[in-house]
Amino acid sequence: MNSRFARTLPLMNDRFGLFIHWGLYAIPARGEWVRSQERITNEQYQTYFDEFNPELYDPRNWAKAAKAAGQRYAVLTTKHHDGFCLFDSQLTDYKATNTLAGRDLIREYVDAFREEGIKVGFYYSLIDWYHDDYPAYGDRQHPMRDNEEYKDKEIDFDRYLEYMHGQVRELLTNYGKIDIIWFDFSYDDMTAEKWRATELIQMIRSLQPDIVIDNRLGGNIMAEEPEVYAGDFFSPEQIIPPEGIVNTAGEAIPWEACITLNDHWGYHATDKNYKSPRQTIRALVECVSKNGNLLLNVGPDAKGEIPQESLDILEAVGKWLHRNGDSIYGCGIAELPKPEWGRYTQRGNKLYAHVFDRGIGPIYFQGLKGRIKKARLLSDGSELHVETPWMADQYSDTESGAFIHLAGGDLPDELDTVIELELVEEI
Ligand code: H79
Repeated sequence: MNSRFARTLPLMNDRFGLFIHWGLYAIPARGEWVRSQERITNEQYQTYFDEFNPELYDPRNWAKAAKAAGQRYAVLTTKHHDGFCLFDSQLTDYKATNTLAGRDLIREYVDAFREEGIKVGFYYSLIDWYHDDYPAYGDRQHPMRDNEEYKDKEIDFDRYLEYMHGQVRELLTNYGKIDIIWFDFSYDDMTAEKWRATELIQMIRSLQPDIVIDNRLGGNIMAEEPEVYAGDFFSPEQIIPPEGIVNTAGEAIPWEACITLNDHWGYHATDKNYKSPRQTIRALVECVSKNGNLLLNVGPDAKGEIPQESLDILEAVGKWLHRNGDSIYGCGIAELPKPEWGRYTQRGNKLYAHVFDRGIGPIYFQGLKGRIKKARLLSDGSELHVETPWMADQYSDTESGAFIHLAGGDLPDELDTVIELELVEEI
């Protein structure tokens, strides 16, 4: 990876993180866009501020779930588009401290995740549907975008920028070392220097020299000479990029796919459209096989708990990672193309074959003839033999290929069976 991205390396090696969307929108329980979709006014939304009382909020439980899931970093919404702050900002009254919760909920999150050895990230919404100086009428997604009462309202956007920059300063000053800041998002002319992005980045880097920043302040991270605010990694949302991500010079760009477990980020009471553990594990493998990370989302409910369905998926992924994590952490794209039966990941001379589809007969490894020093089933360390099947030396495509026989018709692990191939160093 090129040195411009050296800062991101530790985070990219972690490969698997937990995204947490939590705020007042957990009460209406129709997702975090509810204000925009239903054009809810500040006054109507106030009821959720007045009711907010997450009695079961204990982020140590979240951190333990993330740890058991094998996640090495987390990103929590300090403020989402609705403008409500989970932290004790001195710049607003619209914060958890002034609800029945009565305290800084971000402080407890930071402490709990650090305690488990998990890196700490902050999501911060650039968009703000509560602040008086954020464009409302005519904006693309503001809840009051077509409310005539807002049509002639004067706003002072610089005042919003002072507020936004000030809150970022608070977040990056008051909570110790922060590993990631995740801005969301730019659109239309609300991008780049409209946010005073260069100045913002300079402040962030001076407060937290090692922090990793996403690419949503605007700018073009794909350019050979990106703007200072173009960010450290690309952030595809609800998609794993088909070919990974490279810049215009063909160099690999660090990236992280953020993906929900059901179809919403914030808590949604009736959305039970959950991914399976198998899909989730394979999504993680796919990201790593293309040099990317997976930031997997949960939306805790109004009481402060992660939905059981999400916990069950995290637990299953964690069980798999416990035995197969060597094929994920610190791994990336392999030197070989994508095989027929699944995916490869690689770390140095360890090549990991993720067998999704067993097919019938031995598993075929194109290009590896004479290159496999040792083969093992990663989950239990048991050795596997590389052997040429009867008469296979007569087929033309065996010239450079190797075969490994797996006993039985089923795969040892239907989620993802990993074969660890220790390669002889290339001469
Ligand atoms: O914080 C999460 C989302 O709220 C935010 N980014 C992630 C990490 C985000 N979601 N969608 N978008 C940004 C882009 C906008 C999508 C929209 Fe829509 C399509 C807005 C209106 C139509 C999705 C569908 C949201 C409401 C309906």
